[in-house]
Amino acid sequence: MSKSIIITCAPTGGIHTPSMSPHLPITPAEIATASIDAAEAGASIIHLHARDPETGKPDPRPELFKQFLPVIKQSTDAIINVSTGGGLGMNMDERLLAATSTSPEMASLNMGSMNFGIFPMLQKYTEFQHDWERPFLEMTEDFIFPNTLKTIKYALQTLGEGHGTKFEFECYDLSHLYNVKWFVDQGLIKAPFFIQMVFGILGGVGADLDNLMHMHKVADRLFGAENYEWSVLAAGRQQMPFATQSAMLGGNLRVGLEDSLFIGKGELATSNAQQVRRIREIIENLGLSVATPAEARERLALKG
Ligand code: KMH
Ligand code: ZN
Repeated sequence: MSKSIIITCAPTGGIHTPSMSPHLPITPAEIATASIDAAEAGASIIHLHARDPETGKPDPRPELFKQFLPVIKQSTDAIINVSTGGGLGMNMDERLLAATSTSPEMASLNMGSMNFGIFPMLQKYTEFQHDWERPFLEMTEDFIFPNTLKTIKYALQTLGEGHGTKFEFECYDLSHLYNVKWFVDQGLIKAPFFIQMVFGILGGVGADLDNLMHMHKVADRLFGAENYEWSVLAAGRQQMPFATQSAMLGGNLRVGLEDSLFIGKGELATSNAQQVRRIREIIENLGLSVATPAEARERLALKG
């Protein structure tokens, strides 16, 4: 029997800006509600960023996270995953602070430095409600997302060994899988671990199906299929097709407005839960099932 599929939902992220969609959750209350609704729709992991409630700008302050994490925890059984990717331009100390001060079951960890460009799709936005949005988007052309081996090691030691937090290893390219393997060999990453393969970021690997197949094949060879869980996210319009492909190949998947603001061609998603419901329906129509948080916890050996 095939394994149930772990759905991660990433409700807000640190890339899209408020002018792009009125449905992007911004305030702690909105992020909490979006997360609870996504969990009720079938997401077992919620991947979280925070934003300044006044401006909507990605914001690393732990006190913002502390306004929504307990609310989500009280209302759902979902696994909390705090981003250490943060937002464009944040340094690693800022990016780690929310996770180190809340000690979540999971945190993201980006497995290599890279360009992090903005897609043509997002460049078409010209009308902005807030002064910060245009310079924020423009800066992506000259931005390197820094994730050095030293900072990755530091995160593995402080959050992983120090807090018992396990990671969503964000791999935007083949080389990032080899960086994971390096730390497995160093004894800093232990099975079972969770690889999130990221497609369609400008600067990372493109959202082409043969890339997905190849990354999966290489990951199996490097890690051994029994030692890790794999998941797929694609940014923009490939979100649902790639999530579906992953389900069909026995992988897990991620949706959410962090990765795509849309539910169909030219149609904004009205909520994160709408995207979760859509992929859940696809999964169930394929004769597959969705993992509960308890199942995901057990398979990922989370601290609970
Ligand atoms: N925004 C995604 C492409 C993180 O938060 O650590 C990757 C991400 C990074 O979720
Ligand atoms: Zn994120």
